[in-house]
Amino acid sequence: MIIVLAVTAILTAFYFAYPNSSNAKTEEKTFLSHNGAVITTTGDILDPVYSAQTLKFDPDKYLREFNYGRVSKLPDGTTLREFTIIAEDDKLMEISPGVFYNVWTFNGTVPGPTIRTTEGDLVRIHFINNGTHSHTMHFHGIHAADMDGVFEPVGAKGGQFTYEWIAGPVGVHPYHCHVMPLEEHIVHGLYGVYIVDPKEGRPPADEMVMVLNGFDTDLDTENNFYAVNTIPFYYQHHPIQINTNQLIRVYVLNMVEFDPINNLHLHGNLYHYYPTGTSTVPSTYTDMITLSQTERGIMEFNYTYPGKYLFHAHKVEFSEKGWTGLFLVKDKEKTS
Ligand SMILES: [Cu+2]
Repeated sequence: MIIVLAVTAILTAFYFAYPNSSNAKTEEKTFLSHNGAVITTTGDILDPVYSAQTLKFDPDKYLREFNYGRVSKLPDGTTLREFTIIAEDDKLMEISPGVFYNVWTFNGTVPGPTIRTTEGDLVRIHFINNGTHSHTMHFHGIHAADMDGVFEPVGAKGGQFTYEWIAGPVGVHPYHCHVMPLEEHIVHGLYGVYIVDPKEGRPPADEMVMVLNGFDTDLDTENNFYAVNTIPFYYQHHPIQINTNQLIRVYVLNMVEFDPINNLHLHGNLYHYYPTGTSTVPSTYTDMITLSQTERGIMEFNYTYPGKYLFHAHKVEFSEKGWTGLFLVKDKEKTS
């Protein structure tokens, strides 16, 4: 009896000491995302509490970042480029404020790293699958059948495979996971850009990579968001700075699923376009290209006049859902 009274007294004292503890708790809200992930937020509006599972992605860094690999020379003089690529599929990314999506990543980003080689290099990819599904790396380009990343699924939780081939042909190519259901593995983010430079190189330029992608965040096989380099409207809010009379070279790849086509319109200018980047002679001089799935190429242009210029999908639905950006052209004479 004495023990019961003592416990009751202690509990009562605790309640009066912390009368708002239960109210304080209600300020933190927890809900389940579409993929079953537990999201905790504070306040009445969505105010995400980031966890170790939440990825951050910097489209400015991605834009001009090229991964040339670990470079060494073989006895016969061939350049060997080695890359280590790790796949994961358990991370979340805040695609748009308050909208979280389960991204599947190569080396922790969507798109994966831009892999850059020169024609004739020996490319060696050490692929590690730390995901919960089987994954592969399928590179477009020329290589042996067993290096195609299609019939050799790499098992979950530590499976490994080494891909090797001679870089070619010259151009800009996609790479992506090729495990079925393919749509699921691609749309979650397992893709990236693979560039093969000509041995003689290309003329000096301010170079950048643009991957046109989309996100089906409610899993109804229609995209809810569109973007250039993953974050909708990013380059509209953070214009890409370039200079007048400077050659700009953009490696562009369309990875949008579900919609049959995408396109790219540049304002106040036209560009020379090299489909797939395989020829040194442009096929057209235009301000508008149309791209189906994994179609890609190289755009080259320079601006005469300083100012702000839009680039965007001329499919207006795409641009209104995020696929739009700005070039901020500075006068080279005045900035130098
Ligand atoms: Cu996969």
